[in-house]
Amino acid sequence: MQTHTHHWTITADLSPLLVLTNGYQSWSESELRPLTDTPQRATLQWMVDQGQDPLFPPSGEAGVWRSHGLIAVIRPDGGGWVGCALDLSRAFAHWEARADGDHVQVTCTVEGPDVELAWEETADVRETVEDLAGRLGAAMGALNPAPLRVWCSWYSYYLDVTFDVMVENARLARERGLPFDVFQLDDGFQADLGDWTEPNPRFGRHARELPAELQALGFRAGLWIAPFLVGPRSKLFAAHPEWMLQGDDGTPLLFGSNWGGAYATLDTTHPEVLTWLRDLAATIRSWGYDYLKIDFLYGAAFPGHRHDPHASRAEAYRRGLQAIRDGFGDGFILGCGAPLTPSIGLVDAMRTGPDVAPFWDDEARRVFIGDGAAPSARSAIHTVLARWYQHLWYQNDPDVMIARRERSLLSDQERGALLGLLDVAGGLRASSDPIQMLDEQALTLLRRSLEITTPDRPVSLTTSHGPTVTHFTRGTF
Ligand code: 9PG
Repeated sequence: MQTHTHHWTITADLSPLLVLTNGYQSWSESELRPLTDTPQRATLQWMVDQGQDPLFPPSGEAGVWRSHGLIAVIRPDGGGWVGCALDLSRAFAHWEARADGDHVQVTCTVEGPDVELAWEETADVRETVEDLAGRLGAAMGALNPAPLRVWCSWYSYYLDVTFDVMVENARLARERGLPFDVFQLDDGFQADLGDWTEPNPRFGRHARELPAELQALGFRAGLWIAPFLVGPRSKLFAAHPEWMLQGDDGTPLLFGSNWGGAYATLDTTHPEVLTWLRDLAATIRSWGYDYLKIDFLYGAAFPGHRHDPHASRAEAYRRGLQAIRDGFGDGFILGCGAPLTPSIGLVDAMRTGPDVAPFWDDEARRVFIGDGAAPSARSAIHTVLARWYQHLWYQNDPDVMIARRERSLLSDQERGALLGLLDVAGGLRASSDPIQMLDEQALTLLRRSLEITTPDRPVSLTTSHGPTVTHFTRGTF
């Protein structure tokens, strides 16, 4: 694998310095922390696979911080140093800041063809982060459509979602006048990972029958898929084992752990895989869906592409994403579980944090197992806020509001905090609450969470120098 390494040294009193990091993919922890603190590193391999970059995971070492795409080291007066790559369509930029006596050693390892890097000392880190992130976004043709208001089946029904549940919630939302734009069916309708066009008997009907019902109620139809993952018992796996990422012995590699075990992933340097992906997206579009949530996208960026071993991980990933974009045309695409920087320009919106859950914190998994990507309201907000500048890369999706009281451990204060923090983060507005569960108070909270405030982005992106984000190009408020 081609790499290029660049170094800088900062000489300063280290004790008051902070570091701003950006995790690898949607769910990976991103934060602002004292430089001399110790970052968490997941202790279980499947958590590293599913939440971190397996080739560049958090260090787990005191004073050693890793970050993807850009990094900032910040003095107490708000000034400091910012490093940012200026085009990441073919490479990853792996930044590391290492506290070392009275120096900070900063390294950027570019994985792929070498790219131009910016390294700036500044009196205002916030402004410089926004300036450089904006240049990266512009170079990669960042899309920034109007935010949509989405009802998603996942955070209440999980894999037990049915056709009737979707239609019933849409009907109640219409009856109560809730201003959703899209009703999005999540995981659970498909026969297996990879067998997306085959129905799961538990869902009750075929997913292609749903858009007409939703449209009759006045909503757009959305669908979830994990396009790069393949179940080891799926028909796709049996038909095309040669399409999977393979080990040196030619057998398909298995990664992660979800849906009861590990899964294979597609080799997106294989031309037949790209045709299959384009056809899949076009088929879903032809069913009447014009909103597509594509998830677990990191699956296309594991190392080991065999059909074009010279392609960098970023290039292999982008070929897969481009095939889906080609098939889905001008429909709205939301990335999730996605390596962030190589997605710029190919997705309309991006999940910028781990999943919200109907509880505040999962301390056991976050602190003791070291997994900052564990679903919880706290972890989602923590990471989403540390990525405020990513509005310059795509419309961000801070994940759902949870307004219901039933089947939730969130206190009234926590529901209020979630509402306020999602409002500050801006971007997509979403809910999964079963509408019939909502009392008057919960309905009020839900309605407030669906209001699009102005400016719809963290205030720092708009204050001192006027708006720096591109204007919304599609849709309306
Ligand atoms: C469907 C869900 C929903 C959700 C996605 C994603 O084990 N994990 O680390 C893990 C993280 C996130 C996750 C599932 C597992 O959720 O973010 O919105 O679409 O998949 O399966």
